[in-house]
Amino acid sequence: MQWWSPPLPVVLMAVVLVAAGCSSSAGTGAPGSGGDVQSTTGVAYESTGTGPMVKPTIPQTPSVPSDFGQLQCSPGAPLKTADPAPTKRSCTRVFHLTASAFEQKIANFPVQDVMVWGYNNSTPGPTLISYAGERVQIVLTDNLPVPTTVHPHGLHQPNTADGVAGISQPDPVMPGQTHTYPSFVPGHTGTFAYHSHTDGPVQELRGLDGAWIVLPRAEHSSVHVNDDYMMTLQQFNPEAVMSGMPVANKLVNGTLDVPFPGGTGDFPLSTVNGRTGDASGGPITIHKGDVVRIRIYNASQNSHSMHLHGHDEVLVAKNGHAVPPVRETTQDVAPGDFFTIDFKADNPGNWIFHCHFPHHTANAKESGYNGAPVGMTRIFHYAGSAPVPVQYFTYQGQSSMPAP
Ligand SMILES: [Cu+2]
Repeated sequence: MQWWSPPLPVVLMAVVLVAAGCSSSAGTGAPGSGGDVQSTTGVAYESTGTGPMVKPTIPQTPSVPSDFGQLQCSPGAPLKTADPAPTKRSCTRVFHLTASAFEQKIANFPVQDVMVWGYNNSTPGPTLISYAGERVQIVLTDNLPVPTTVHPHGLHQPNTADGVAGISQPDPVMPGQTHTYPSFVPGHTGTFAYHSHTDGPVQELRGLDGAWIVLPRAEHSSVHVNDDYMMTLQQFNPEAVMSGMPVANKLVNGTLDVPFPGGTGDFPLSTVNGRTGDASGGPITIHKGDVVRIRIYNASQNSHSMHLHGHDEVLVAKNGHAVPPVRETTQDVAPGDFFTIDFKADNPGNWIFHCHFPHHTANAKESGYNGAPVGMTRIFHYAGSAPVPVQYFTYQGQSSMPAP
Protein backbone atom coordinates (compact mmCIF):
# COMPACT_ATOMS: atom_id res chain seq x y z
CA MET A 1 0.00 0.00 0.00
CA GLN A 2 1.29 3.42 -0.92
CA TRP A 3 2.14 5.76 1.96
CA TRP A 4 0.75 8.69 0.03
CA SER A 5 -2.47 8.87 -1.98
CA PRO A 6 -2.37 11.73 -4.48
CA PRO A 7 -5.44 13.93 -4.74
CA LEU A 8 -7.07 13.90 -8.17
CA PRO A 9 -5.66 17.28 -9.37
CA VAL A 10 -2.14 16.06 -8.60
CA VAL A 11 -2.74 12.82 -10.50
CA LEU A 12 -3.97 14.83 -13.46
CA MET A 13 -0.91 17.11 -13.24
CA ALA A 14 1.41 14.11 -13.10
CA VAL A 15 -0.24 12.69 -16.21
CA VAL A 16 0.14 16.04 -17.98
CA LEU A 17 3.81 16.28 -16.99
CA VAL A 18 4.61 12.77 -18.14
CA ALA A 19 2.81 13.47 -21.42
CA ALA A 20 4.81 16.69 -21.77
CA GLY A 21 8.07 14.82 -21.28
CA CYS A 22 8.80 16.26 -17.83
CA SER A 23 9.94 13.87 -15.20
CA SER A 24 7.74 13.08 -12.27
CA SER A 25 10.21 12.32 -9.57
CA ALA A 26 13.26 10.47 -8.40
CA GLY A 27 13.16 8.48 -5.21
CA THR A 28 10.46 6.48 -3.57
CA GLY A 29 6.78 6.89 -2.98
CA ALA A 30 6.04 9.06 -6.01
CA PRO A 31 2.63 9.22 -7.58
CA GLY A 32 2.31 6.93 -10.56
CA SER A 33 4.77 4.52 -8.99
CA GLY A 34 5.69 1.59 -11.13
CA GLY A 35 6.88 -0.24 -8.02
CA ASP A 36 10.37 -0.19 -6.58
CA VAL A 37 12.83 -3.00 -6.64
CA GLN A 38 13.96 -3.29 -3.04
CA SER A 39 17.32 -4.51 -1.83
CA THR A 40 17.55 -6.57 1.32
CA THR A 41 18.31 -3.34 3.18
CA GLY A 42 15.10 -1.76 1.93
CA VAL A 43 16.89 0.62 -0.42
CA ALA A 44 15.17 1.15 -3.76
CA TYR A 45 17.49 0.28 -6.65
CA GLU A 46 15.17 1.97 -9.12
CA SER A 47 13.34 5.27 -9.15
CA THR A 48 9.59 5.18 -9.58
CA GLY A 49 7.77 6.01 -12.75
CA THR A 50 6.58 4.29 -15.90
CA GLY A 51 8.04 3.05 -19.15
CA PRO A 52 11.18 1.11 -20.00
CA MET A 53 14.15 1.13 -17.62
CA VAL A 54 17.12 3.34 -18.51
CA LYS A 55 20.40 4.34 -16.87
CA PRO A 56 20.11 7.55 -14.87
CA THR A 57 21.81 10.64 -16.24
CA ILE A 58 25.01 11.32 -14.29
CA PRO A 59 24.67 14.72 -12.58
CA GLN A 60 27.21 17.41 -13.39
CA THR A 61 28.27 20.22 -11.05
CA PRO A 62 29.43 23.20 -13.14
CA SER A 63 32.80 24.53 -11.84
CA VAL A 64 33.09 21.68 -9.33
CA PRO A 65 34.50 18.16 -9.83
CA SER A 66 32.45 15.02 -9.27
CA ASP A 67 33.90 12.24 -7.14
CA PHE A 68 32.79 8.63 -7.54
CA GLY A 69 35.18 7.51 -4.81
CA GLN A 70 37.06 4.26 -4.89
CA LEU A 71 35.19 1.00 -5.14
CA GLN A 72 36.67 -1.59 -2.84
CA CYS A 73 35.14 -5.01 -3.41
CA SER A 74 35.86 -8.41 -1.98
CA PRO A 75 36.58 -10.91 -3.27
CA GLY A 76 38.27 -9.47 -6.31
CA ALA A 77 40.52 -6.62 -7.35
CA PRO A 78 39.66 -3.03 -6.39
CA LEU A 79 37.65 -1.14 -9.00
CA LYS A 80 37.56 2.56 -9.75
CA THR A 81 34.49 3.30 -11.72
CA ALA A 82 31.61 5.68 -12.26
CA ASP A 83 29.31 2.67 -12.69
CA PRO A 84 27.33 1.12 -9.88
CA ALA A 85 29.07 -1.53 -7.81
CA PRO A 86 28.17 -5.10 -8.80
CA THR A 87 25.22 -6.16 -6.67
CA LYS A 88 26.54 -9.70 -6.16
CA ARG A 89 29.82 -8.59 -4.57
CA SER A 90 30.52 -7.06 -1.22
CA CYS A 91 31.66 -3.55 -2.11
CA THR A 92 32.25 -0.26 -0.33
CA ARG A 93 32.55 3.07 -2.13
CA VAL A 94 35.23 4.99 -0.25
CA PHE A 95 35.48 8.78 -0.50
CA HIS A 96 38.75 10.44 0.53
CA LEU A 97 38.25 14.03 1.63
CA THR A 98 41.00 16.43 2.67
CA ALA A 99 39.95 19.63 4.43
CA SER A 100 42.31 22.56 3.89
CA ALA A 101 42.59 26.31 3.30
CA PHE A 102 43.34 27.56 -0.21
CA GLU A 103 42.68 30.45 -2.56
CA GLN A 104 39.75 30.21 -4.95
CA LYS A 105 38.59 32.75 -7.48
CA ILE A 106 35.02 33.16 -6.34
CA ALA A 107 34.28 36.54 -7.96
CA ASN A 108 35.58 39.09 -10.46
CA PHE A 109 35.00 42.09 -8.20
CA PRO A 110 35.33 43.70 -5.74
CA VAL A 111 37.70 40.82 -4.98
CA GLN A 112 38.84 37.81 -6.98
CA ASP A 113 40.92 35.17 -5.22
CA VAL A 114 39.97 34.75 -1.59
CA MET A 115 41.20 32.34 1.06
CA VAL A 116 38.46 29.77 1.58
CA TRP A 117 38.22 26.42 3.32
CA GLY A 118 37.07 23.38 1.39
CA TYR A 119 37.51 19.70 0.58
CA ASN A 120 40.03 18.46 -2.00
CA ASN A 121 40.91 22.06 -2.92
CA SER A 122 37.36 23.02 -3.87
CA THR A 123 34.47 24.83 -2.27
CA PRO A 124 31.90 23.48 -2.47
CA GLY A 125 33.79 20.19 -2.15
CA PRO A 126 33.56 17.58 -4.90
CA THR A 127 30.04 16.28 -5.54
CA LEU A 128 30.07 12.74 -4.17
CA ILE A 129 28.10 10.28 -6.29
CA SER A 130 27.08 6.82 -5.12
CA TYR A 131 24.34 4.38 -6.11
CA ALA A 132 21.34 2.89 -4.34
CA GLY A 133 22.19 -0.02 -2.07
CA GLU A 134 25.91 0.65 -2.01
CA ARG A 135 27.90 0.77 1.20
CA VAL A 136 29.76 4.08 1.49
CA GLN A 137 32.54 5.39 3.69
CA ILE A 138 34.36 8.68 4.25
CA VAL A 139 38.06 8.97 5.07
CA LEU A 140 38.77 12.50 6.28
CA THR A 141 42.20 14.13 6.48
CA ASP A 142 42.50 17.41 8.35
CA ASN A 143 45.01 19.81 6.80
CA LEU A 144 43.40 22.81 8.51
CA PRO A 145 45.00 24.58 11.47
CA VAL A 146 42.04 23.52 13.64
CA PRO A 147 40.15 20.30 14.48
CA THR A 148 37.30 19.33 12.17
CA THR A 149 34.73 16.61 11.41
CA VAL A 150 32.51 15.70 8.47
CA HIS A 151 28.79 15.05 8.68
CA PRO A 152 26.77 13.14 6.02
CA HIS A 153 23.54 15.16 5.78
CA GLY A 154 20.34 13.13 5.34
CA LEU A 155 21.81 9.73 4.57
CA HIS A 156 20.70 7.52 7.53
CA GLN A 157 24.23 7.02 8.78
CA PRO A 158 24.93 5.32 12.11
CA ASN A 159 25.54 7.69 15.01
CA THR A 160 29.28 6.95 15.01
CA ALA A 161 29.47 8.27 11.42
CA ASP A 162 27.44 11.42 12.12
CA GLY A 163 30.46 13.66 12.66
CA VAL A 164 29.08 16.16 15.17
CA ALA A 165 32.05 17.38 17.20
CA GLY A 166 31.60 16.94 20.92
CA ILE A 167 28.33 14.97 20.58
CA SER A 168 28.39 11.98 18.22
CA GLN A 169 32.14 12.44 17.74
CA PRO A 170 33.58 13.46 21.13
CA ASP A 171 37.06 13.87 19.69
CA PRO A 172 37.21 15.71 16.37
CA VAL A 173 39.91 14.98 13.82
CA MET A 174 43.02 16.92 14.80
CA PRO A 175 45.24 18.89 12.39
CA GLY A 176 47.46 16.50 10.44
CA GLN A 177 45.36 13.46 11.31
CA THR A 178 43.27 11.13 9.16
CA HIS A 179 40.06 9.55 10.41
CA THR A 180 38.19 6.66 8.79
CA TYR A 181 34.47 6.87 9.52
CA PRO A 182 32.34 3.72 9.81
CA SER A 183 30.80 2.58 6.52
CA PHE A 184 27.05 2.48 6.04
CA VAL A 185 24.31 2.05 3.45
CA PRO A 186 22.35 5.29 2.81
CA GLY A 187 18.65 4.75 3.38
CA HIS A 188 17.39 6.20 0.12
CA THR A 189 18.27 7.80 -3.17
CA GLY A 190 18.21 11.56 -3.61
CA THR A 191 20.19 14.76 -3.21
CA PHE A 192 22.03 15.24 0.06
CA ALA A 193 25.21 16.85 1.38
CA TYR A 194 28.25 16.50 3.58
CA HIS A 195 29.73 19.30 5.64
CA SER A 196 31.82 20.13 8.64
CA HIS A 197 29.91 19.91 11.91
CA THR A 198 32.64 21.57 13.97
CA ASP A 199 32.43 25.29 14.75
CA GLY A 200 29.84 25.72 12.00
CA PRO A 201 29.73 29.54 11.85
CA VAL A 202 33.39 29.45 10.90
CA GLN A 203 33.90 26.17 9.07
CA GLU A 204 30.66 25.84 7.10
CA LEU A 205 30.53 29.51 6.15
CA ARG A 206 34.13 29.46 4.97
CA GLY A 207 33.20 26.68 2.57
CA LEU A 208 33.48 23.23 4.19
CA ASP A 209 30.43 21.91 2.42
CA GLY A 210 29.58 19.73 -0.57
CA ALA A 211 26.76 17.83 -2.29
CA TRP A 212 26.23 14.08 -2.14
CA ILE A 213 23.90 12.48 -4.68
CA VAL A 214 22.68 8.90 -4.29
CA LEU A 215 21.52 7.77 -7.72
CA PRO A 216 19.12 4.95 -8.53
CA ARG A 217 20.75 2.11 -10.48
CA ALA A 218 18.04 2.38 -13.11
CA GLU A 219 15.03 4.55 -13.64
CA HIS A 220 11.86 4.52 -15.69
CA SER A 221 11.97 6.51 -18.90
CA SER A 222 9.19 8.78 -17.60
CA VAL A 223 11.51 10.22 -14.94
CA HIS A 224 14.59 10.40 -17.15
CA VAL A 225 16.18 13.81 -17.73
CA ASN A 226 18.66 14.80 -20.44
CA ASP A 227 20.77 17.13 -18.30
CA ASP A 228 21.23 17.08 -14.55
CA TYR A 229 22.99 19.95 -12.75
CA MET A 230 23.94 20.30 -9.10
CA MET A 231 23.87 23.90 -7.81
CA THR A 232 25.12 24.66 -4.30
CA LEU A 233 24.32 28.11 -2.92
CA GLN A 234 26.95 29.74 -0.72
CA GLN A 235 27.71 33.20 0.58
CA PHE A 236 31.10 34.48 1.60
CA ASN A 237 32.27 37.43 3.61
CA PRO A 238 35.51 38.38 1.87
CA GLU A 239 36.52 40.83 4.59
CA ALA A 240 36.49 38.06 7.16
CA VAL A 241 37.88 35.41 4.84
CA MET A 242 40.62 37.60 3.39
CA SER A 243 41.86 38.83 6.75
CA GLY A 244 42.18 35.27 7.96
CA MET A 245 39.62 35.91 10.67
CA PRO A 246 36.67 33.64 11.27
CA VAL A 247 33.32 34.90 10.02
CA ALA A 248 32.04 34.77 13.59
CA ASN A 249 35.08 35.61 15.61
CA LYS A 250 34.09 36.95 18.97
CA LEU A 251 31.41 37.23 21.59
CA VAL A 252 30.16 40.66 22.57
CA ASN A 253 28.09 40.72 25.75
CA GLY A 254 27.18 37.10 25.13
CA THR A 255 25.92 37.79 21.63
CA LEU A 256 27.61 36.34 18.59
CA ASP A 257 29.13 39.24 16.71
CA VAL A 258 29.06 38.40 13.01
CA PRO A 259 30.78 41.18 11.05
CA PHE A 260 28.14 41.96 8.45
CA PRO A 261 29.53 44.63 6.13
CA GLY A 262 27.67 47.91 6.43
CA GLY A 263 24.86 48.53 3.99
CA THR A 264 24.66 45.08 2.45
CA GLY A 265 22.58 43.42 5.13
CA ASP A 266 24.36 40.09 4.85
CA PHE A 267 27.29 38.31 3.29
CA PRO A 268 28.25 40.28 0.21
CA LEU A 269 29.50 37.55 -2.11
CA SER A 270 26.59 35.34 -3.13
CA THR A 271 27.65 32.39 -5.27
CA VAL A 272 26.53 29.25 -7.06
CA ASN A 273 29.04 26.40 -6.88
CA GLY A 274 31.63 28.68 -5.30
CA ARG A 275 31.60 31.36 -8.03
CA THR A 276 29.58 34.46 -8.77
CA GLY A 277 27.81 34.33 -12.13
CA ASP A 278 30.38 36.41 -13.97
CA ALA A 279 33.26 34.34 -12.53
CA SER A 280 31.65 31.01 -13.45
CA GLY A 281 33.65 30.66 -16.66
CA GLY A 282 30.73 30.68 -19.08
CA PRO A 283 27.10 29.73 -19.55
CA ILE A 284 25.63 26.25 -19.27
CA THR A 285 24.72 25.08 -22.77
CA ILE A 286 21.47 23.16 -23.19
CA HIS A 287 19.54 21.97 -26.24
CA LYS A 288 15.97 22.65 -27.30
CA GLY A 289 13.77 19.71 -26.37
CA ASP A 290 15.89 18.63 -23.41
CA VAL A 291 14.42 18.06 -19.98
CA VAL A 292 16.84 19.75 -17.60
CA ARG A 293 17.13 18.98 -13.90
CA ILE A 294 18.53 21.42 -11.33
CA ARG A 295 19.36 20.15 -7.85
CA ILE A 296 19.60 23.11 -5.46
CA TYR A 297 21.34 22.90 -2.08
CA ASN A 298 21.41 25.94 0.18
CA ALA A 299 24.65 25.81 2.18
CA SER A 300 24.46 29.46 3.29
CA GLN A 301 22.75 30.96 6.31
CA ASN A 302 20.21 32.98 4.32
CA SER A 303 17.16 31.85 2.38
CA HIS A 304 17.25 32.24 -1.39
CA SER A 305 14.37 32.64 -3.82
CA MET A 306 15.65 30.74 -6.84
CA HIS A 307 13.97 31.79 -10.05
CA LEU A 308 14.37 30.65 -13.65
CA HIS A 309 13.37 32.99 -16.43
CA GLY A 310 11.26 31.88 -19.37
CA HIS A 311 10.31 28.40 -18.20
CA ASP A 312 8.12 26.64 -15.68
CA GLU A 313 10.03 25.05 -12.84
CA VAL A 314 8.52 21.72 -11.82
CA LEU A 315 9.38 20.86 -8.25
CA VAL A 316 9.89 17.07 -8.12
CA ALA A 317 11.79 16.46 -4.87
CA LYS A 318 12.56 18.19 -1.57
CA ASN A 319 15.21 17.25 0.93
CA GLY A 320 15.90 13.84 -0.56
CA HIS A 321 12.29 12.78 -1.02
CA ALA A 322 10.03 12.84 -4.04
CA VAL A 323 7.06 15.20 -3.86
CA PRO A 324 3.94 15.45 -6.01
CA PRO A 325 5.09 17.54 -8.98
CA VAL A 326 4.17 21.20 -8.68
CA ARG A 327 4.63 23.85 -11.36
CA GLU A 328 6.20 27.02 -9.97
CA THR A 329 8.30 29.98 -11.03
CA THR A 330 10.33 30.55 -7.86
CA GLN A 331 11.57 28.28 -5.07
CA ASP A 332 12.09 29.61 -1.54
CA VAL A 333 15.10 27.56 -0.46
CA ALA A 334 15.88 27.80 3.25
CA PRO A 335 19.30 27.04 4.76
CA GLY A 336 19.90 23.30 4.62
CA ASP A 337 17.15 22.73 2.05
CA PHE A 338 17.52 20.60 -1.07
CA PHE A 339 15.09 21.26 -3.91
CA THR A 340 15.07 19.39 -7.21
CA ILE A 341 13.36 21.11 -10.12
CA ASP A 342 12.96 20.08 -13.74
CA PHE A 343 12.20 22.24 -16.75
CA LYS A 344 11.47 21.57 -20.38
CA ALA A 345 13.86 23.45 -22.67
CA ASP A 346 11.25 24.86 -25.05
CA ASN A 347 12.17 28.54 -25.26
CA PRO A 348 15.55 29.23 -26.96
CA GLY A 349 17.73 32.12 -25.80
CA ASN A 350 19.97 33.01 -22.87
CA TRP A 351 18.11 32.59 -19.60
CA ILE A 352 19.21 33.55 -16.15
CA PHE A 353 18.69 31.34 -13.10
CA HIS A 354 19.16 33.45 -9.99
CA CYS A 355 18.26 34.28 -6.43
CA HIS A 356 15.59 36.96 -6.38
CA PHE A 357 16.94 38.87 -3.37
CA PRO A 358 18.34 41.88 -5.26
CA HIS A 359 21.49 42.03 -3.11
CA HIS A 360 22.12 38.36 -3.85
CA THR A 361 21.32 38.68 -7.56
CA ALA A 362 23.64 41.65 -7.96
CA ASN A 363 26.37 40.63 -5.51
CA ALA A 364 25.52 43.30 -2.93
CA LYS A 365 26.24 46.68 -4.49
CA GLU A 366 28.17 45.31 -7.43
CA SER A 367 26.78 44.97 -10.90
CA GLY A 368 28.59 43.70 -13.94
CA TYR A 369 28.86 44.50 -17.63
CA ASN A 370 26.32 47.23 -18.43
CA GLY A 371 24.56 46.58 -15.11
CA ALA A 372 24.24 42.81 -15.51
CA PRO A 373 23.57 40.76 -12.37
CA VAL A 374 26.71 39.02 -11.14
CA GLY A 375 25.90 37.37 -7.81
CA MET A 376 24.00 34.14 -7.18
CA THR A 377 23.35 33.58 -10.88
CA ARG A 378 23.96 31.09 -13.68
CA ILE A 379 23.00 31.41 -17.32
CA PHE A 380 21.45 28.66 -19.45
CA HIS A 381 22.39 29.13 -23.09
CA TYR A 382 20.55 27.29 -25.84
CA ALA A 383 22.87 25.85 -28.47
CA GLY A 384 22.34 27.83 -31.67
CA SER A 385 21.14 30.97 -29.90
CA ALA A 386 23.10 34.22 -29.90
CA PRO A 387 26.08 33.90 -27.56
CA VAL A 388 26.15 35.53 -24.14
CA PRO A 389 28.45 38.61 -24.45
CA VAL A 390 31.93 37.50 -23.41
CA GLN A 391 32.26 40.80 -21.53
CA TYR A 392 29.83 39.42 -18.96
CA PHE A 393 32.41 36.88 -17.83
CA THR A 394 35.08 39.49 -17.13
CA TYR A 395 35.85 42.28 -14.69
CA GLN A 396 32.97 44.70 -15.48
CA GLY A 397 33.59 44.27 -19.18
CA GLN A 398 37.37 44.75 -18.90
CA SER A 399 39.77 42.01 -19.94
CA SER A 400 41.49 42.09 -16.56
CA MET A 401 41.07 43.55 -13.13
CA PRO A 402 42.93 46.87 -12.75
CA ALA A 403 45.97 46.83 -10.49
CA PRO A 404 45.14 48.07 -6.99
CU1 LIG B 1 19.47 34.91 -2.10
